[in-house]
Amino acid sequence: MSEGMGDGTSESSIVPGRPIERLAFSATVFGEVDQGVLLVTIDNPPVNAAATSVRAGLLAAIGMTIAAPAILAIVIAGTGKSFVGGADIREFDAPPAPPLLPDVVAEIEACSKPVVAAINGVALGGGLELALACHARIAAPKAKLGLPEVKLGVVPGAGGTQRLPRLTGIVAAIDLIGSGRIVDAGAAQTFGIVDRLSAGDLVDEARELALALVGSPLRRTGGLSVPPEPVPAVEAAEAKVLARSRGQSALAAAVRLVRAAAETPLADALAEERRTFLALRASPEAAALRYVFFAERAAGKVDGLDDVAALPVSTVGIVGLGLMGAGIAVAALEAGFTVVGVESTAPAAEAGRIRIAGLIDRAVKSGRLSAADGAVRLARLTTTTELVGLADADIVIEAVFDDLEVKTQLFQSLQGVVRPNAVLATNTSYLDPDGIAAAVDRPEQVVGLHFFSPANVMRLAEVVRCAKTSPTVLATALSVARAMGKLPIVCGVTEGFIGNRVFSAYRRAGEFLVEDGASPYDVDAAIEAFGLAMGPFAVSDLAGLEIAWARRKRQAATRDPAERYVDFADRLCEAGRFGQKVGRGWYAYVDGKRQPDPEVDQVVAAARAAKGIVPRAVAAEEIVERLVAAMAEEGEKLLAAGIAARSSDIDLVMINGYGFPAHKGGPMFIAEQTRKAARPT
Ligand code: T1G
Repeated sequence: MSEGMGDGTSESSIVPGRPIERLAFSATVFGEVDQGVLLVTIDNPPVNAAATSVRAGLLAAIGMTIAAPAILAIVIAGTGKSFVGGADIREFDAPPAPPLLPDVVAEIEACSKPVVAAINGVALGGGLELALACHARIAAPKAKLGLPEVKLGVVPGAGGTQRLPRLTGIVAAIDLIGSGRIVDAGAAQTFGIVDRLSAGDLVDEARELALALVGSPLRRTGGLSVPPEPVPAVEAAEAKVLARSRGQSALAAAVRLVRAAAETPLADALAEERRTFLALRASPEAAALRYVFFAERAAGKVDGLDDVAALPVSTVGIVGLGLMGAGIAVAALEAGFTVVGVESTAPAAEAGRIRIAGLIDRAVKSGRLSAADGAVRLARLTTTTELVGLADADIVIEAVFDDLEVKTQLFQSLQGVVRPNAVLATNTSYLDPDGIAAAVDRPEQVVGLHFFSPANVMRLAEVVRCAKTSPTVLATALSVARAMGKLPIVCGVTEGFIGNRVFSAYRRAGEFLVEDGASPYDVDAAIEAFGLAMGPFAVSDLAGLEIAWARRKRQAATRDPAERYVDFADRLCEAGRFGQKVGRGWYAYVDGKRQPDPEVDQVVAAARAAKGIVPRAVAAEEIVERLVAAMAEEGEKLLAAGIAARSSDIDLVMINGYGFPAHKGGPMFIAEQTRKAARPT
């Protein structure tokens, strides 16, 4: 293998029409010349991130091409499943290292010879920006493309905000960059991002395309003008993106940069884009989102499962087709599983089927799913009242009434029906899955799979590793959850697992704040301004106050008398104020809208008076600080008890199950940042 340029192959060894040995432009970029075209291959596993060596290798390849008359054109492709998965996010905590990606992009676009991108897989972020600078783009039908930078708290930093709108128009570019969504190759072609889809060998077709461009004027994306579009459409696209920003600054910055493409000279706009990118890259919200990105990948690394293979799963049994069971069924159907749903009576089974069909129909009506695909999914569903219908299920998930007796009896019945290696998963929220496992002959087959409602929407699934859950069963539950598009977080057995344990501590902290002097409405308002969709009191009203009330009564006998206890919620329940579904809870509900209720203020005042508490003003900052700290303190207890494997898992649970804003990182992340700030420098 010889080095490209520098101390390696000289021009003389390149003979038109005769493939030469493989060139190494850097440790991760290789080339070979065939039929006058230099095929540049990026090989930087696992995702061909545009790390320094990739950028240097591409520059060297361009340089060689320009200097070698025998090379007529370039094709750039990636290895494996990625064209280029983006800039190397791991480099973001250090100053940018040369050669900078924008400079590589500029060299590609300015190249005097045709450069064609052969998009073999994902082309994301900087990867797509590299492709946009090429003079043509051909994609494999399975390729995925996008500029997801806003999901990392930044904006495209290598020309994406300027080149994309030149191909797609402003409206589509605002949507794609503002949402960060990834599109398939077909959609990319429709948007004008990709010139054609390969019908056979991608590289051969890319080479032909490159040769066809030799001698013609090259279409340089940066040199195109932005197609004019009606201002109302642009403003509507902008409003749609900004409505989702929830306190993040990257989305508004992205929209601003894209809109500038229409009237700002390219060089000036690229300079502004780069300035904006660097500023955002250094922001706390970008640091938080990078933390979350890597946290999600770390969560998939589970102790004791390195060499454990999941069992194959094709049929998922679901017992209980209420709201939760139906949602789980829809997620399982979407994943391609065959689903057998079981209910106790024929009317309940039919109601469950109708519920599932309704959820699928809603996806079709919203355009997320074609009618044909919806029908295919529904065809994979059968419902029955007979447990024997689960005889071929590879995994059975129960979503029946959260009562230990009911679940235990169900699992005892199931073990006489299902295959010995079938996984028995309980969706219980609060019961002890070890207690359920103890009732069956094969407790190693039992695992907790705690979905969050609505289960067809919420990403989080807590995978509860019971005392006797076998590694294979745990691996299978994780695999099924991932196939259903969930973010599975493994946890140990404790009441409430991770999320509800932390949420209970957060809710208690909210009640302590009210006892100290804050109104429940100020508490909700403060944490909602911080970024949670709903404060603890609004959530309690939505869930129903009676659930926590029943648990508090269950725990009363063993509660530590020294522990601070606030009885506001008990008093509200005694008054029949169970929450939104009865029109009154912490709030009064008029036309479905929550509003403060003076009656609640009276209950609070009376409770404070009974304890001789003189209420004080509590500022929003204190409210947020104490609520977040309460979550983090409970998280520390979960870590110490071995219930959670790592603090970032706890953050992922709170972000994906309880709406904690990802751009704040999570309660554990904030607590760590606070500790770091307090350390003497
Ligand atoms: N940089 C560094 N490491 C990355 C990476 C990246 N861009 N993408 C993935 N990894 C690591 C990941 O941490 C994991 O590591 C392994 O690769 C497999 O990842 C200038 C500024 C590409 C769709 O946002 O969406 O370009 O755990 O498990 O499921 O404008 O990774 O094995 O040690 O996710 O097959 C924009 C992020 C960056 C894409 C593949 N790009 N990545 O999914 O594998 S910003 C992104 C993904 C940017 C420019 C801007 C996915 C994937 P480990 P994985 P996967």
